[in-house]
Amino acid sequence: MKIEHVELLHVAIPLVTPFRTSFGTMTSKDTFLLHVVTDAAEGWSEFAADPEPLYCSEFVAGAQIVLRDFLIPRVAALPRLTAAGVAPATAKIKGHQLAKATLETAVLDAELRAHGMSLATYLGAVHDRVPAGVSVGIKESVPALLDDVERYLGEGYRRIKLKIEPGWDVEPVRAVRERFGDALPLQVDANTAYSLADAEHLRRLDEFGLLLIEEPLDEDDLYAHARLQERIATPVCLDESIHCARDAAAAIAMGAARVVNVKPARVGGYLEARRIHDVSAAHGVPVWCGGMLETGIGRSPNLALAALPGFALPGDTSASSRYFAEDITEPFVLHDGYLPVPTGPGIGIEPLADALRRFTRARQTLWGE
Ligand code: NPG
Repeated sequence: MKIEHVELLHVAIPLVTPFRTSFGTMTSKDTFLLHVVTDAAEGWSEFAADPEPLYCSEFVAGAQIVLRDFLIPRVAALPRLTAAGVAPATAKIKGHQLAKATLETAVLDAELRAHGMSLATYLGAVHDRVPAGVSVGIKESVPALLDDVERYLGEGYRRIKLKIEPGWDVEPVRAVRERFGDALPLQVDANTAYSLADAEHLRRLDEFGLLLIEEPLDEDDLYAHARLQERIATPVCLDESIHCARDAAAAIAMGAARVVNVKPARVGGYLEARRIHDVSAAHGVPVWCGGMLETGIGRSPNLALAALPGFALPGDTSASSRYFAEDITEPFVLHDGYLPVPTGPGIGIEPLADALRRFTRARQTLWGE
């Protein structure tokens, strides 16, 4: 394949409800889609991060420059373009995993479409539907949180994740356990909001039988996560700390992660995400698929990944209605707490022309005429 044209479409879609985490509050999904046209087929992808570098160091405006000036020119210069060639061609550019994932995914979509193969088949999926979890943001009160959890359980979600931060942890978890019982699959996500000095406090969560506590400490501190795991019974799960399969191997080996959240965007794309799945599975460590409030363009390939055998826990792969009144693609609808794994070629979905027109704020050609 050869790249002929790359276009970036800046989209902004309102969220049905504000989403508050320990790092900030989001009210809309404000990002860009990448549309890559090759001589064989076209591909789509979505940049997963936000306008501000609050979850990670990457952000929308920065990624646009990195793609335009450093990543796309290297990939467009390849004599024979394949998705597997994107990471080697861009390896000299330090970091920028989310921008790299956007480019690799659009190329992979085009390549698989050219072969008529679905991403799920390509990755080695073993399920045709995956159980859906839901991530519940920090609320203004415990009653408001209980209302949200009740509504999501009523919709069929199979697992609840509560966002926590200092001052919003033991009490909301206790309230959810008391109201919905010990059988509810429940986990928490701190997004790096604590320090090792909070170990005794975090140990208070042990009595609630949580599936895991996600990324409690600083993202660049595997050592502290290992020390914390020695002091708490709740399994530590890493998200922000894991940027590649080697990180996952190291975290598992040093006892810093008993569970791994796999976000393809955070690790440079689906090929590295599969390696993390493989290395975790080799160690008997369960993985699950994270989410970054993706539109259907980012959600569809995540569902393909979540259908691999080692994805033993429900992911943050919720139905489109959990995020948007109207998505940019056909919506993903929950059936009995499950979402279907897309079967069409490539990522299995495309933007709807009319929705794309209404949600697009700006378009920019990054390569070609
Ligand atoms: O359902 O997609 C979803 C959101 C899941 O909690 C979720 N994502 O820290 O994992 C996270 C968090 C997030 C949201 C991260 C937005 C970055 C941006």
